[in-house]
Amino acid sequence: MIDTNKIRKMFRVYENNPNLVYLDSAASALKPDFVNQKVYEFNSFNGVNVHRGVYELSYEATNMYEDARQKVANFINSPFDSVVFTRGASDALNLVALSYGMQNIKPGDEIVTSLLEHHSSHMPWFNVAKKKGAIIKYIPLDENNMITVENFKSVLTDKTKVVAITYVSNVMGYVSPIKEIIRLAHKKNAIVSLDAAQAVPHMKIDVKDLDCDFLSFSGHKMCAPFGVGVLYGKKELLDIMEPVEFGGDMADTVMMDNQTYKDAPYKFETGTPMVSEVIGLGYACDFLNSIGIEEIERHENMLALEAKRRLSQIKGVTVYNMKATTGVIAFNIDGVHPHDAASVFDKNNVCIRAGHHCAQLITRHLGVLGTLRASFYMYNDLKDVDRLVESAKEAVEFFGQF
Ligand code: C6P
Repeated sequence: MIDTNKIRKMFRVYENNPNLVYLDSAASALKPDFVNQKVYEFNSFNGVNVHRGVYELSYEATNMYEDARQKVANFINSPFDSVVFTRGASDALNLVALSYGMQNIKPGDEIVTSLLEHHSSHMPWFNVAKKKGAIIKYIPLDENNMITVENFKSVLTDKTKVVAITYVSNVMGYVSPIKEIIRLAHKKNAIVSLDAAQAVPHMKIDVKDLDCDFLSFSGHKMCAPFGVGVLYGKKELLDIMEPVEFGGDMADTVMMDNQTYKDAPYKFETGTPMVSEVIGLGYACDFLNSIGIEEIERHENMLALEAKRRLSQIKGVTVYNMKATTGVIAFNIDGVHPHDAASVFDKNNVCIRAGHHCAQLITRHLGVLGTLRASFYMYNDLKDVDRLVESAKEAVEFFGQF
């Protein structure tokens, strides 16, 4: 059981904002003092560069940086050298498309994706398709706007080379039937690039069990600092991929007529990396492990279910994702622009997101300008649900719809 009173004491933002109802963790999670403190300690008592210095402090920094790689690898059950540090999920998703995609996609090849994608999952492949003369195919959504295996099968062909798909939708909170999709894609010799930005912070991920080829996520959504993310890639794929950025630290030999690169993952980590952020990400994994990722998942699902049950009973509120099993709620105050509606929540110190959430394909598909989104994490409780529901009622009354 999650003890939210205890957990909130670990997040100092609540000290200054005891009334805060933070329901925007799908955008960014709050940062626990434990992680902040570790980052502060590294910067204060070390603070030097990695992989370069031939002195004790630099060896120590390198060890801390590489320990973080091991912690991240353990967190997703990956081999150590399959973990590439990036600036975030967007950076990781772009790296797959720019490297693997530009190297391997040919005219007429098919790239399967979905209307539930975040722009950072879909747009890099749209760009590859445009440049290479490939075809983008969208998995049709079912009547609940979910991805189904049957619908995936309807667009999978012998020409499919890549499946670029979200694990959990940031707008709808739906979990895609990933394991079966990966199995079917592999039968066609297609690779699968999974956008797990909304999955890794909230559910147990095992890349070996999933057998995905690539998996991308961000640190800041899982209690780590901003500016760091991860690309997991199967080593045999990372090995054949060309780097897309060149320069410091990734080079092996540089001559006037030739240049060679370090092995993966280092050939993809050009220049001075985000040392303190990576170290913070390692400690964020420790932090999430100490709470228990399954507990976190159970807790936020419980809160979202209760909130959806109550929101859907309010006349003038539409909930779009009753079937979701994660901590994300997509809803609107009927007839009110989401940005206008969100101002009522903001007045009550209830932080939610409003708009298209960088996922315009699905907002267009829903036929709305945008949605309101509340998203839960380990520090939220039933009182937050009360405040969310009260604010929704107030918004309905305020805008005088009913
Ligand atoms: N979504 C939100 O929904 P970055 O910004 O690189 O850390 O993560 C990009 C990203 C990729 N995929 C999914 C499914 C995502 O949800 C996100 C980020 C945020 O509020 C910001 S748009």
